Parts: sequence; structure tokens; C-alpha cells
Amino acid sequence: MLNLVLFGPPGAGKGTQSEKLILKYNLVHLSTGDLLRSQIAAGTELGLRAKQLMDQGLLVPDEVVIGMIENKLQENQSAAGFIFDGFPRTVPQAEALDQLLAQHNTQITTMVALVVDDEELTRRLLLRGQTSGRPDDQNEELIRRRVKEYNDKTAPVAGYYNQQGKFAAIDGIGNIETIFDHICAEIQQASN
Ligand code: B4P
Repeated sequence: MLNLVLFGPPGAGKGTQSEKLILKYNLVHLSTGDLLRSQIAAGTELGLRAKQLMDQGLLVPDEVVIGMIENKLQENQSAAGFIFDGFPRTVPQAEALDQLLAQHNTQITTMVALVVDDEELTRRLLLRGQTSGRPDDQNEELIRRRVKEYNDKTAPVAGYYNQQGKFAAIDGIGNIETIFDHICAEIQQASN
């Protein structure tokens, strides 16, 4: 079973690369950002609470996203594997994921981190904001706050997987196909 964590700051290309990886490896895509946005679109209570935080560039509480992931793992018990996109975003989320996967007799294969500098992230997100309608992509100050939230709370998750010998960082700048090939090479190495 292949369980991949695709990691990186907002705008690093996680969603973009996930779309290609799920086709190649037949994985179930679990994007907490997408799951939260569908709760917002459905107007649920959870969605309303999440929207207030997401629109400020802040993370939503750990128990909310862990609960969503738990449900999705339960619903997809016969999956060939999972790609975790935008999750875990804090060390407590990473610890909870390890426990949930252990309950399903599986574990994370590896984490691949996409490395992109702040200037390029801002450029990409502002560009996406012109067409995506995502409130969190609309202005530079909000994007800066998301990157700060990433540096403060999410970046330590890389160390968590590195300690387990399950971490690879690759250059996330350049051609999307080339970046995809590098991710596939890391998956190949981790699966041997
Ligand atoms: P996400 O939906 O995860 O959004 P994101 O960080 O912006 O990444 P995304 O995957 O969408 O962007 P990508 O890099 O592919 O999170 C949104 C919010 O939800 C968070 O701020 C938080 O509030 C909340 N949230 C989500 N998960 C959470 C959790 N676990 N815990 C707590 N809160 C959580 O792409 C960006 C752009 O770059 C695209 O337009 C793409 O076309 C472009 N791009 C990609 N690769 C490129 C390349 N190589 N060259 C040029 N452009 C490229």
C-alpha cells in the first residue's frame, strides 16, 4: 500500500501534483483544503466555522481536520493507497494520522516536500486568485499570513517524518512534468 504525504507551503504545487499522482498510482486523494471547501459550499456548521479561519489565512482546529480524515479512511478501506495533500499541517495532526493508519494496519510510505521560495508562492497564489474565486488567494497580506502560519505550525511536520527516515525534499520550481518525475523517483525509492 502506498501512502504519500505531499508537503509544502501554500502554492507549492501540492494540488497540482496530486492530480497527476492519483492517476498514475490509483490513489485516493485526501485534500483537507478541498474537504473544508466542500463543507463551506454545503453551508454546514463545520464549514461556517472553518470559513472564518480560512478567510483570515489561519489553520482550522486539529480535531476538525483529523475527524474528516478519519471518516475518509473509514469510507475507503479497500483503497490501493492514499495521497495526503495539505494534511498533516501540525505535529499533532501527524501523530493522529500515524495512529489512524496503524488502526488500518498500514503506515506512511514517505513524505515528499516541494521547496518553493516565498516570492514565487506569492506570485502563483495571486495569479490563481484572479480566476479561482478563493478568498484566501486575493491579497498579498493574506498570503503572507498563510506563509507565516505554515512556517510557525506546519514546517515542523517535516522534522517529524525526517526522524522516521521518511522524508525527501525536491525543487518545486520549474516545469510541472519534471517536478512530477522527481516525485515519482522518490516514491520508487521509498517503495523499494
Ligand atoms: P489548501 O487547500 O491546502 O491550499 P494551498 O496550501 O493553497 O495549496 P494548493 O494545493 O491549493 O495549491 P497548489 O500548491 O497546488 O489549504 C487552504 C486552507 O485550508 C489553509 O490555509 C487552512 O486554512 C485550511 N486547511 C487545509 N488543510 C488544513 C489542515 N490540515 N489543518 C488546518 N487547516 C487546514 O497550487 C497553487 C498554484 O500554483 C496553482 O494555481 C497552480 O496552478 C500553480 N502551480 C503549481 N505548480 C506550479 C509550477 N511548477 N509552476 C508554476 N505554477 C505552478
